[in-house]
Amino acid sequence: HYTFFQNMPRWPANRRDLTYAFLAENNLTETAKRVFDRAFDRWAEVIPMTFTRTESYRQADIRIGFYSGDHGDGEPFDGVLGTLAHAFSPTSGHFHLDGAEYWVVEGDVSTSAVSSAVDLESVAVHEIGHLLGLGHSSVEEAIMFPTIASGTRKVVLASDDVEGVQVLY
Ligand code: TQI
Ligand code: ZN
Ligand code: ZN
Repeated sequence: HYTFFQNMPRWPANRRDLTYAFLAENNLTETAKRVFDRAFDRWAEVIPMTFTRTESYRQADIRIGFYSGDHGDGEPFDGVLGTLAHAFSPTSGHFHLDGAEYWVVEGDVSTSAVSSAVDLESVAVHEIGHLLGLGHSSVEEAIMFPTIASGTRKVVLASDDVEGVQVLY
């Protein structure tokens, strides 16, 4: 079953059309940016919110960046595997990914030659759930379940995810 963060933080009614931007110095490819576009779209399909990519990192509601090790927020990344990414509850908008991971941007993570490969879209969909105010779910099929088997891809919202986010919005 879905959960929320303590005190059920969520984006207020006057902030339902959110923007997101990528840290310029990461120099992400358009292909990588489209992975995030798709991940946002999966949530936007089920709630009355929109997510629009913007070039203005400073003004974006949600700021996405890849960082390695200590990056100044007290939650250092730990190298390959372990913590893959973290996102903070509404309305902080911080979405950080561990630059040390072997991110699979396109292609099939289950046949990757790298045993520690991680599917970027799976992690993005999960972290956006946190950005929207969802905690972890006890339902194994849910995107918000706290673990994912290595080499797997899970990007389709389960009914549990949909029900949870629709309570918030
Ligand atoms: N990062 C954890 C996560 O996003 C960070 C975290 C731990 C957290 N406890 C939390 C965030 C409580 C919010 C609230 O869950 S992670 C997965 C999964 C991670 C894990 O790197 O461990 C995914 C990131 F579910 F697959 F294990 C993304 Cl999809
Ligand atoms: Zn961080
Ligand atoms: Zn999580």
